Amino acid sequence: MNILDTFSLKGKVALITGASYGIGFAIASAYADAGAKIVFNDLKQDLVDKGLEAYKALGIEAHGYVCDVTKEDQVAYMIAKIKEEVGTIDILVNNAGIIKRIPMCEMSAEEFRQVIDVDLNAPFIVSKAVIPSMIEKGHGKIINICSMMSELGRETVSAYAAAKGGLKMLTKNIASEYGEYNIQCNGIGPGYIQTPQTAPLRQDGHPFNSFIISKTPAARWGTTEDLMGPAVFLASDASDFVNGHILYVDGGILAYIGKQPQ
Ligand code: NAP
Ligand code: GCO
Repeated sequence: MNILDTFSLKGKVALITGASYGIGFAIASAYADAGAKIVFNDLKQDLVDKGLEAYKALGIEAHGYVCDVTKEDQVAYMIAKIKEEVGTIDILVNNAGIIKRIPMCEMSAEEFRQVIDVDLNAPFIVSKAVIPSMIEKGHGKIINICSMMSELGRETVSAYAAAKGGLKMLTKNIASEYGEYNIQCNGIGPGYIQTPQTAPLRQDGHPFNSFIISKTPAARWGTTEDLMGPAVFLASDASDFVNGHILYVDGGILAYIGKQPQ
């Protein structure tokens, strides 16, 4: 057997949530390249349509669904439609996420709840919806998109850090509870990646820009392409004995105290 064959996703059905663009789109594109059938969702039909066009431009015949991942009924309906129209899900990437950058004491409880709902409750809802059929099939891969904020805090991101810290532990718990059914649940912890979500931090002259570069040994912002290989690894047979692990793809941020002042 050629070891590279263990990285193939041929014949697998992969659902990547919130993947019309950004990190989810890059991961889905990599999965298509590795042979998977791609299914994604977004909140609005126009974004799903834009996503379908973007996938088509890459030669990928994706399947797109409108679904708010925080709504159990919409998730149940989407999973049933996917099973009917594409097949049973082998790989789930809980990617959909939001952030609200507000000082904690200025953040309303409702704003806090909204972030927890999308970034933590939704991965629970979607995972719960797909695990039974993974058990039936005798295998499954769940990949939760965590964050530097699964390990670190910073000003203005209390809700996001609480959610991503919880997502790290939800990942470990799914791994613990369902590992015996040959389901592997792992996380990817991206560093600071160039996507619409971080665009406000990368505006010209924004102090955060140079700050992040000084905190990253790789001395650059990450790109969505940097996440593709690690995502394929965690979705493939090559990682069948990797379970409950958060793979940080951060250019070394978590290992580094920061550039010494010159
Ligand atoms: P993004 O550009 O903001 O895209 C987020 C996606 O999630 C969008 O397609 C969005 O759809 C979708 N979404 C949001 N709420 C949803 C809901 N309730 N139901 C369905 N879809 C929903 O984010 P990104 O930078 O690609 O990040 C993707 C994931 O990586 C997130 O979980 C984020 O926390 C995480 N992450 C990002 C970075 C980074 O540096 N960018 C680093 C670490 C982790 P709409 O466009 O319709 O809102
Ligand atoms: C922020 C950023 C980060 C990144 C990512 C880092 O405001 O600090 O948005 O949270 O999105 O989560 O891993």
